Amino acid sequence: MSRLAICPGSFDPITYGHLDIIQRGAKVFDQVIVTVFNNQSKQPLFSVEERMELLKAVTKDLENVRVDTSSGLLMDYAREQNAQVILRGLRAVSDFEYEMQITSMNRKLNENIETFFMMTNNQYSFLSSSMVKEVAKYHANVSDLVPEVVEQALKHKFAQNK
Ligand code: COD
Repeated sequence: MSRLAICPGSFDPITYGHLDIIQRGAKVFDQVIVTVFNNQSKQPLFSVEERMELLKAVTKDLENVRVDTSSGLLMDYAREQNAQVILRGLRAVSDFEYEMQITSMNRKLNENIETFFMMTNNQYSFLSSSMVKEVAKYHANVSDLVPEVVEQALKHKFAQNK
């Protein structure tokens, strides 16, 4: 049986922390769909289309990874895709409570789909999209934090503030 995992997120924008989880997930599962959701509680910097373009660019060499979007419930989407697994990354204890709440709610919605967590790579444990945006806004160097195509997109977004 082919194992399909959904890696859901806001990806606003994708960082090396996200990419590390996607790359490692692609080694464990037969297929990974990276799905951009609009998290209503966050005000995005990049449109869904822009986020998808950046994700496609940085995952283009991963043959079993594709990029998609959904505006519905994660569990409805996972069922439509016939996925068995939701793949999430964990950075620190601070992520745990939030992830536990989402996972518990998702399990209530569909108990047949399991959530798998991968611990962050140590070098990315501090890394978040919010921090990258904050730093990029002040035109600081983010080349260690995001792929080059993302760095360029951030420069372009914040160019008018210079
Ligand atoms: N290292 C490792 N993992 C990381 C790192 C890092 N440095 N940075 C982020 N990650 C992980 C996150 O822990 C997460 O697993 C994933 O990468 C994506 O991160 P984000 O921040 O882009 O994604 P979120 O947390 O904003 O995603 C929220 C969802 C889109 C999953 C959520 O809003 C959702 O499920 N929406 C659909 C509606 C729904 O079904 N709601 C019911 C659930 S309560």
